This record gives sequence, structure tokens and C-alpha cells, in this order.
Amino acid sequence: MPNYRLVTRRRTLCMGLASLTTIKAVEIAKIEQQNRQIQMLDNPTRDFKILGKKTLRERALDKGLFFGSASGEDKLSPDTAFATRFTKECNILVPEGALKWNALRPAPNKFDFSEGDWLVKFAHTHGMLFRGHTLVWHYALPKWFKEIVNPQNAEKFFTEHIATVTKHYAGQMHSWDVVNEAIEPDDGRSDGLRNKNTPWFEFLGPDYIELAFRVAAEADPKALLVYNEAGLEYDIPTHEARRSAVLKLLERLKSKGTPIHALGIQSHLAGDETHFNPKKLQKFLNDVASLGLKILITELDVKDQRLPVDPTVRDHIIAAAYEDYLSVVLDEPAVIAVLTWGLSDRYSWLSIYSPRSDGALVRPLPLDVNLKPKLAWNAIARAFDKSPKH
Ligand code: 9MR
Repeated sequence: MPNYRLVTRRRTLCMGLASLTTIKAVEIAKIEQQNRQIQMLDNPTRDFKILGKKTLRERALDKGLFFGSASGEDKLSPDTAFATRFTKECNILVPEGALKWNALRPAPNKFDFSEGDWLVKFAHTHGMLFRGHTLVWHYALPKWFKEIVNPQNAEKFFTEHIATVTKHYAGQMHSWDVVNEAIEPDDGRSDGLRNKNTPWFEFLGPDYIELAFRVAAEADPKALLVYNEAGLEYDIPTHEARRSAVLKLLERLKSKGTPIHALGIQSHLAGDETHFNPKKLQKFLNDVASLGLKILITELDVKDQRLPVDPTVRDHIIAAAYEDYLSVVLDEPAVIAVLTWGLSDRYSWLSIYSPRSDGALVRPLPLDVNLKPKLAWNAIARAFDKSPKH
């Protein structure tokens, strides 16, 4: 007599395995399809030839633009080869971390300007402008912050921080990212403002953004005051929602007479993103410009985490992303500067935050680890060369 229970169990197991196999097959098909799409991004015949020997800073200046990058004392001070190349290529420097709360505020009543001061001196000694990043962010707060800051004293900490830091660098700053990443439509508010995990919204309400610009303008009337935001570049629903929320925020700030002068578009691009829509991006830039605002590309790089490992193929796809993006951006007269988030693959946040699963080094920036220009460098140079005068 067959053991019916065993048979049933075996049958269930077989059915389970069968559906697992189907799921696996669907997943494999999906990955293969993605891989095919990525391969199609590469056009090996597209050349990135450049004319002349000018550096990026010279090519940008020819068009009335600035080109620069983010870095820190920990790289520019010990790595002289890198520092020399940096000063050749860039005419604007932004600290990658030195002016964030967690760097500036070792203790509740203490400010530490040592790295910022080193960087501003380095910039000005080498004929570079200096820009500040960032006065208000929900992230990169010091460890003591959670225990000390509360609804009663938050406004005091907020205004004191902005006033002290902007006064310290008053007259030396080209521009300040006054508020960074205040939009998060996923948080569910109709105006798209981030209201979760942000002490500023939680303690001060939505008007903290306007307040920040007013305090900064009073302390440093010369600096260009910028609202800086991520995730605005592609034709995908999440970016569409973010663009629309940013525009609404900028309109609101302008209508209240807030001293805001520019939008910073971070531009962390993804090499495998297929939803780039020049018309949509152009329209967004135009809408921002028609509010009387300037535009800066503040943190440009191209993530290559999921691109084919072959560096030749990878560099082609990355360069195409740079050139396609910058060609649209530089057509907009309101754009005044392009900054990459790091200059050489020797130092990129993506090697830590978005490493490749195969262990290969990431290649998101214009120079390789040996400071040699890659196709991405050519792509930026070509975009400047083709750009109209600004
Ligand atoms: O590249 C920066 C990384 O080294 C820091 O650990 C991190 C937190 O301070 O910030 C990174 O820079 C971010 C920038 O400040 C705001 N836009 C996104 C950038 C990349 O995460």
C-alpha cells in the first residue's frame, strides 16, 4: 500500500521545485534582457575625439562657464600629483565633506573650520573659486545631535549654525548649497517635501527652507545661494515627481521673495539607465530658468556598477552618458557651472557606496586611477567645445 502522505508531500515538493524553476527562469530572462539593453547602450563606432590641448577649465572658461570638482584636504594635501592635476583642470572647488555639520561641529558649542580653511586657501592660491556644501541637510549630522537638539532649541541651533558658518566664509564663497535634498515625494506630503527622518522638518516645519536662505543672505550677501537636489535627471516616474516638487518649491520660495539664486542639480547619473529624455530635461531646465534662477550641475558622475566589466565597453557607455547629458544641459543659458563629484577614479564615493560585485574598480570620473584622461574627460571637453557662449 502506498504511503499516501509521503506521495502528497513528494508531489507538493515537486510542484514547489517546478515553480521555483519557473521563477528562476523568469529572473534569468530578465537579467539577460537587461544585459542586452546595456550592450545596446554601447556604440563602439561613436568616437569621442577632441581638438586641441586645452584643459577642462580652459574649455569651460572659453564659454563663460566654470568647471570644477569635489575633494578634501585628505587627498589634496598628501597626493601632490592629484593636487597638481586638480588645479590644472578645475577653476572651482567644493569640499566633499569638510563643511557638513558632522565635520564642522565636533561638539554642541564648538566649530572646527580647519579643513574648510585649508581648502579655501588651496582654492584661492590656485586661482579657483570655492563653493560651500552644505548648510542644511537631514544627513551627515554629528553624533551628539540626536541627544542635544530638540523642538525647543532646534531653531537656535539652526540659525546659529547657518549664520556662524556663512559669516566665517563671507566674501570668500562663490556659492553656498544652503539646503540639500529637502524633497522626498515618497514621504507622502502633497508638496513633496521630505518629512521623515529629518530633524529640520520635524522640529521647524516646512518653513525651515525659507528661513535658511534668509539667514544665509544676511550673513553673506555676496554668495550665490543655491538649493541643491538629487534624482532629477531621468524620464522615470520617481524623477518626474521630484522635478515637479522641486519646481513647486522654487516657485513658492520665489513668490515669497526668498533670497534664492540658483538650483543645483546633483546629476549622479547611471550608466545603465535607458530613460534619458533630452526634451523633458530641457523643459525642466527652462522652467527653472524662467523663475529667474541660475543652474549649477553640482555632483556629476556616472555609476558603472552594473555595466559590463570590459573597461573599453564601460568607458564608452560612461562617456556617452556624460556627453548626452551635458549637451542638453549646456544648451540652457542659465547654466553657469559643471562640477564632478571627484575628479579621478582614485577617489570616488561610488567605490564605497556602489562597488561592483565582480570586484573590478569603478570608473565613474573623468580621470582614471593613474590620473590619465579617459573617454569621459573627452566627452566633457567636447560638450564644452560644442556649447554656446554663456
Ligand atoms: O561623497 C560623500 C561621501 O564621501 C560622504 O560619506 C557622504 C555623507 O556625508 O556624502 C557624500 O556626498 C553626497 C553629497 O554630500 C550630497 N549628495 C550625494 C553625495 C553622494 O552621496
